[in-house]
Amino acid sequence: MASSAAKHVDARNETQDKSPGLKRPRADDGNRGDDGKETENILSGFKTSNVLSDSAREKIIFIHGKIAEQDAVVVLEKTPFREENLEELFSGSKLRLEMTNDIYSTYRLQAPPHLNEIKTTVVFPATEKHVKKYQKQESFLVEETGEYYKSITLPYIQLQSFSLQWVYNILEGKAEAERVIYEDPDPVVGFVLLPDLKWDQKQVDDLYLIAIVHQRGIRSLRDLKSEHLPLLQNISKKGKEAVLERYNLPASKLRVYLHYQPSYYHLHIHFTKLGYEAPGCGVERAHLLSDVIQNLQCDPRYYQTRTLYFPVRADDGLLGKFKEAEKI
Ligand code: M7G
Repeated sequence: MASSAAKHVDARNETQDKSPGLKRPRADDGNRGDDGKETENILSGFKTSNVLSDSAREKIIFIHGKIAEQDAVVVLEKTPFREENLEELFSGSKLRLEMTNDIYSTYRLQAPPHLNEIKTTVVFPATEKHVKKYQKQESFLVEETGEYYKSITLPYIQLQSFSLQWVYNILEGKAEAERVIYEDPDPVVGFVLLPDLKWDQKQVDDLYLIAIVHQRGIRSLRDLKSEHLPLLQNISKKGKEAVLERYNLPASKLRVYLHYQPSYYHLHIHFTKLGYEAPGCGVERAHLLSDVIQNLQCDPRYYQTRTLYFPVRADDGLLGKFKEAEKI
């Protein structure tokens, strides 16, 4: 049991003066450190409207509700066990017997509150599009030629995309500044590497980072041309070096990829630990960065001309547009 417990990451202790790139100063901008500052409980008045989706196996629930009459989405997720907490968990908990039979028994272990935390993500105020994003839905695979991208997808995403404000806040050092793991400030090939919203940074087993490019205007895979090769190669090389230095994880343990379609149309690259089934790492959505680089080396216009396949949820307006055009 202990051997399968997740390995601990003390990310904060390792931030100081070790990263190879320029680091922003720790900003006192209201962001939390790894242990988190105690903050006002904005969820105390949360009124649940409905459960958007949940998974007993993954121990996660997505809830739609209201905070002060405005829509909000709350994600609650039980966190993995950490090996270094086991001793305290065994010695400091209450045990309630549920049943016993021969050599078998089951209990409810009531852990001290600090060992029983729930990772909580709040989107507030949430748009209708956020609510839909988290709602369990049937999906359909779309076949998008280069032409359909221009005539159907591009006009749709120009009108219907999520705000990129959170991305610009990161790039400008206005949010999450103290979480940045590595930054190359170059305006053409530079990027910021930091923990993804989904990762609590407590263990490397579910490592999830994102590299956000400084260049603006590259929406997605579809916009990539051979002129972007230096940018992509820079992210691949320096991103992997930063992960090795910070988390002691070699490139052979990383899955580095882009989503198509992404939710946010400002180019970013996902870094997840191999073996961790990160949401969206399946073949229908994830494109390995190494493959993208090779495809562009073979054909500078690969991503303008090739048919790309991606899943679209039943209630996604983009699916409606493909249906209207009778392309699905
Ligand atoms: P995507 O492929 O555009 O969309 O990836 P997806 O959410 O459908 O995968 C965007 C990535 O950025 C996701 O992995 C998000 O979890 C992550 N992300 C989203 N937001 C709003 C934030 C944020 O505010 N901070 C950080 N650090 N990551 C975010």
